[in-house]
Amino acid sequence: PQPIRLSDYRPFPFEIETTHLSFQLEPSATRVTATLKVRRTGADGEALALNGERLHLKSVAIDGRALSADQYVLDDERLVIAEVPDAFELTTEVEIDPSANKALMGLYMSGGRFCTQCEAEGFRTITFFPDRPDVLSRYTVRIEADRAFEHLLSNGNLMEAGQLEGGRHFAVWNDPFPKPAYLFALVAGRLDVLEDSFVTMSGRTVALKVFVDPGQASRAAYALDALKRSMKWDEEAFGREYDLDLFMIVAVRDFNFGAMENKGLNIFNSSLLLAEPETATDFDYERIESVVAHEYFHNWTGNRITCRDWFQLCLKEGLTVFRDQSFSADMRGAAVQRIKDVKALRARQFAEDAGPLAHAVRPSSYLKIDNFYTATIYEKGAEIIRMLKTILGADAFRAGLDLYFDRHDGEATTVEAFIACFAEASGRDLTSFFAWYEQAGTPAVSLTHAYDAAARTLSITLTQKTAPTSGQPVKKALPIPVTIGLLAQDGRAIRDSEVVLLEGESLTVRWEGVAETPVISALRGFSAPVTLTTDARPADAYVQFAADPDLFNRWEAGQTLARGLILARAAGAPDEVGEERYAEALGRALDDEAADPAFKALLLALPSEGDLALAVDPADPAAIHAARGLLRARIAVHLGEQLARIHGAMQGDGEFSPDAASAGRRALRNACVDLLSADPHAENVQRIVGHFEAAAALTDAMGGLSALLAVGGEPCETALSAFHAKWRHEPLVLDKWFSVQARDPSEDALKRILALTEHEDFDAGNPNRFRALVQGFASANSARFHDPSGAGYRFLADQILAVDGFNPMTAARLVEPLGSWRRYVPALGELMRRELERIKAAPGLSKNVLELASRALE
Ligand code: DPP
Ligand code: ZN
Repeated sequence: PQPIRLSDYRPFPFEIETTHLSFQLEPSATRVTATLKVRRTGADGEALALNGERLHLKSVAIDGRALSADQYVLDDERLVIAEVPDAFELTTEVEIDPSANKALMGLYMSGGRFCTQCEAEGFRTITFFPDRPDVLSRYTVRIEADRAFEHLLSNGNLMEAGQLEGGRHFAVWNDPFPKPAYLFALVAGRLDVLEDSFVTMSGRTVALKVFVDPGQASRAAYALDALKRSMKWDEEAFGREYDLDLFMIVAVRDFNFGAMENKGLNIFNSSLLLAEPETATDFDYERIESVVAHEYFHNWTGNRITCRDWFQLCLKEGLTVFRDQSFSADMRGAAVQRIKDVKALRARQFAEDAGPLAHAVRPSSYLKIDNFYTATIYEKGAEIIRMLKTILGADAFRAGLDLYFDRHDGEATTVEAFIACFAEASGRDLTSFFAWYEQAGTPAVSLTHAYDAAARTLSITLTQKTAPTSGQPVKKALPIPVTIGLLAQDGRAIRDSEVVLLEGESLTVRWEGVAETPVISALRGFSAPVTLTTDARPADAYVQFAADPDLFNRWEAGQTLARGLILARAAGAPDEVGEERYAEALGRALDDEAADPAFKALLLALPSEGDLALAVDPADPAAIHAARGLLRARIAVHLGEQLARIHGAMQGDGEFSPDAASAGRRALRNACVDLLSADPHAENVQRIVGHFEAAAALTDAMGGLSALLAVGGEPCETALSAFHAKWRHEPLVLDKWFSVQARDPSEDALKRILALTEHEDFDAGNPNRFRALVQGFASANSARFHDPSGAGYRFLADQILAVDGFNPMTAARLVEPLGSWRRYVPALGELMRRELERIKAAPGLSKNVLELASRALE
């Protein structure tokens, strides 16, 4: 297959002023008639080429005259009409089979309902159309179906609805805002609806409707509340108001993405919408809040202003993630939110950036755009916006964004046009900043310092280097904002935070009037997505761990200490004294009355095995697993009584509340239980069993279950069966039963996981269930995935190939864990590589998996 390149971009030579779609819905034979009002905007004589895949063409007509087969060319991907007038009406009629659509792209059935997913290129499996984001059109949609499909929904406003003969009914929708095809949506089926309304800042009333499976409306209350808070927040923080009179969300069980921002009709994976205390964890509540916000925020950053081509994906995704992260920080506390965001960035994006699948935030070529919905585009994309704000300051940043909304509303545009708005509004040259979009890889920044006590001067030298990545052997220096403050040896702050902008390869700053030997607190708030090494002594990290007023760096100091200890032990040089000292410092941090429980819960979690693997070359997962386990056990023994005491003190919420403070208490008691499982004597096991059995909220039940899997044996098996018996009819909860076992660290876990693929409740056709088991295993069970026999790799490859047969997008997302083969000890790396070769050679492989497996082997 031929790659698509950014440099080949050409505007579409026609404009589609209006698009009228008419659907005759039938599960296995749906008729779609499309009437497009077309006008030539490009050169005379250019052919009209429309995308279309898996469509049975019934007829095609221009201005009402049917074309004969010799007047167009039809292949698997396109309908080309060589000779067309300058302005005309094109009508096509096609038949499609939603019930056979297991790829979950385009129009498909989920739970007996019709639903759609068009981003990125699903619309072309619904009708012939220029399926590219720079073709904006005004849509009218008529839906006709059997009355059993009670609600008939599409984008925009409902214009008309009524009953028809033969038990059928219809609805007509009109969306006044021109939009690209990827934002089209249609839903039809029996649903319950939860309704509310929101009055916008200019006083318009917007009707809000959340549609869910019958009987589940009460579970949508939290999402609806999050929606209203998002609408309000976007008005206050960014001056953005909602534009239609109706905003709808529909939850579906079978969905490739988390959710989708279709204009006026968001469609959500039910796992990111439905929540009640018994069936959703605090993490689910957090995710629901942030994803509801994310999709809503897309209305301005993505829908009103969209992407010219898919290379610009970060234009809407990076910016919208930045916006949802800012919202969550306001809702839940900035420091805790920042730590969680950075943990996720390191786990997913840093790993991606360190392997052969590394790519720029704005890539320059692809085979399948579906493969670029990555942590790099999303999370690193958001980090770039965050740095822009840090460098320009909040006011200039806001002025630049206002200019962007003003200037580009209603357009499909580029990252260049976006950055130009900030350059203009701030008067700064952002040319070198643009390299953040074009250069892959995580910059390594090192900091050295010299303190002259007599002269009271401190000089700090920052140096940067980015290792080569595939296709980019030579790297430029990037502008990196490094926020730095100083502490005294006793933890007092002696100099406030200041942003130092490292622009070239290296920079030395000199600070006068530093009266005592400082502890340097650098990269505060994780001011740039880089790895930082410094010449600080471990003693400095202890000062920061106890007292850094920047809570991100206080947490980071603990992580740095733990990482050092674990890696030393993994390398065969354990520092037992250091380990004791660390456990003691952790104990003191837990006693800090001023720190909030959510923060303490984060302090208690050691760096993940994946995070640790990134810090050594080559990584030996077994040694890391053992060393990390030993440090956990040491902490559990050292702080056993304190952990038990805190666990007891954090009980009793009274009535459940999903708010941040209550969630923080639950997080802390579950972090205690998690650590206690590392020292499984009878009393601890009893405490964990008690925790599990008494759990009223799902967060506690899952915390207990996970700890029991670490303990193993009979209490674990009893809990697993009890949990299954209780929740077997609740798909979202049962997903978690699969995923907790996928993360089982015990020696024979793979046996259990293989058996689960045969379980009557396992269904590879449902992305949530499939990912719970397979992705849970490959990305969160490092020790078992990297089993020396290679059985873990084989299992993953088998699963990728099985699912690729019908859902390439979901299959492709699982390739990344094998892609890191070069970073592991050679014996493992070779086994990983062989599985990639086996995947690549498989007959009938999708473009999606082929692209990633090939790149992973380069
Ligand atoms: N629905 C996905 C998201 O919001 C893709 N746009 O990120
Ligand atoms: Zn998005």
